[in-house]
Amino acid sequence: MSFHQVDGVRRVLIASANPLFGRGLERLIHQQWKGRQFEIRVVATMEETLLLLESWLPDLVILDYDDRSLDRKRFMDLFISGNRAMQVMLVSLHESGSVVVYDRRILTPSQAENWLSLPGSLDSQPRTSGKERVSTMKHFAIAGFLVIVSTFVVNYLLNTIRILPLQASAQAQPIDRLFNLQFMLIAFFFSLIVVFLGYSLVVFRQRSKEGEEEGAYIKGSTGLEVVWTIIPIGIVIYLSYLGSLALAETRRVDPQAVEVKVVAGQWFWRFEYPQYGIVSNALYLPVNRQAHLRLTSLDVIHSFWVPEFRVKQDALPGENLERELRVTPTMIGEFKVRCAELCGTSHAYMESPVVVVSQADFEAWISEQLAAIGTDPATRGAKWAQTNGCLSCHSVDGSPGVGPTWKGLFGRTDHELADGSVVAVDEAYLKTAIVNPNAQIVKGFPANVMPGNYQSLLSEQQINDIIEYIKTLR
Ligand code: HEC
Ligand SMILES: [Cu+2]
Repeated sequence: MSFHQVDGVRRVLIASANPLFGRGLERLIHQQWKGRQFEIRVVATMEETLLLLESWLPDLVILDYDDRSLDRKRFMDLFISGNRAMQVMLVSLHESGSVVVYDRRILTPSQAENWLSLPGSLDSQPRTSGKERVSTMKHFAIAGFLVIVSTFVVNYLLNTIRILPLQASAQAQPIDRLFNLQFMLIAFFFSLIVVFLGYSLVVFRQRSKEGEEEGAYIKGSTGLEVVWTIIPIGIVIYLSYLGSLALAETRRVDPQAVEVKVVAGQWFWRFEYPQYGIVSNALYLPVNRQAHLRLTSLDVIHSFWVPEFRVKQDALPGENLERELRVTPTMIGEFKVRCAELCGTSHAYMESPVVVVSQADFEAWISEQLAAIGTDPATRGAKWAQTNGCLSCHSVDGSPGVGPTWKGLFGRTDHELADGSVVAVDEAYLKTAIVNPNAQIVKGFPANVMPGNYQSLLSEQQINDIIEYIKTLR
């Protein structure tokens, strides 16, 4: 401990019930103030202390911090009622022989009140001088500059490792903008923490054995807490605003979109083009034209994901749980759709090619597919009836089945229904029977057996093809 800074002190009052404390300090002060004019008095009780405070008027009071018989409250009360400034120190002697100073300040009666109101009267914040404040600003300026430099370096590194795959769709653009903003924020906050940590470790490390006493105990800072609550709330609200803008952009509807029905199953993808009556195992898409994907699953939950397109959507089992996804490919090339939802043992192999081609190549592909299907509607209809499971319930040769046979059905005028009515079987009747089976139950057959979701499973074209097929079975 050093008393060098104490100027103009003539009278020193040391208060402690411990005689060693007083004598030790007295000797120390004598050593350090050699040649100066001063007087020291050591007192052992509260009463003596108060008495001398009033009658002797010391310039410096040193109180034994560990001495519980010294009532600081009474001391301060007396002090406040007076009107002169005085230096006060709270000091403790350690066994090692060192002296710990808990608080040391020049008090005026008005400040004294403050001093007492601090918890335990001890939690002082060191008063910073003008010079110290300048050097604090200097540290902040240097660290702030390093934070900015580090932010750009970290962000650059994050970008060079190419976290994001190719950007191959219009929907990927707003998403990548968000990603890039996120990387920038990550780089900034990483730098903010690490730079300040590293700077403090290096610049404020302990260079010598001196100054080993504990640092100031700082409890709470309302201003700081308000700031570090409001700023992150602002950032989060702003990010969610950007996020919803991006979401809206990825969902923008183009009425000219190519319709594709995506059917997922364990473990395959099937792509149907209802506008053309085509079914394919590869997803062909024309470049720069929106594709409107409608997703369903035949069994469990799957998820359609082409990383280069960024957007992703689940395919759910169930008639009313169709999900939609809009993708506008912007790059000609071959990609892969994978399932992004663990769906069973072969989940990892649930991949299908996604081929993005020019509009001309797309049309060529469509006509190629249509040629392969055939041009005769009845032949196609026979194929649809086969591939969609109709023939497991309906026979075409008059033999009995779960459902009525299709043989000789078309053209009948005496067709009996379960409600007793008699109808003629024409194209309109057949169409209703297929898309809305419960609207007209055939006499002698149960309701609710024929699946009711063929309207969504089959294209308009396919239904017409099947009707053409039934017409041939007279
Ligand atoms: C699980 C069995 C089942 C499957 C699969 C099925 N149906 Fe049916 N279907 C029935 C039953 C039972 C009826 C009679 C009750 C009724 O009218 O709904 C019926 C009735 C019909 C009728 C009316 C027949 C008549 O005599 O009036 C048509 C047409 C028909 N189904 C077409 C189809 C087509 C097309 C498919 C495939 C895309 C199909 N069904 C798949 C069970 C099935
Ligand atoms: Cu899957």
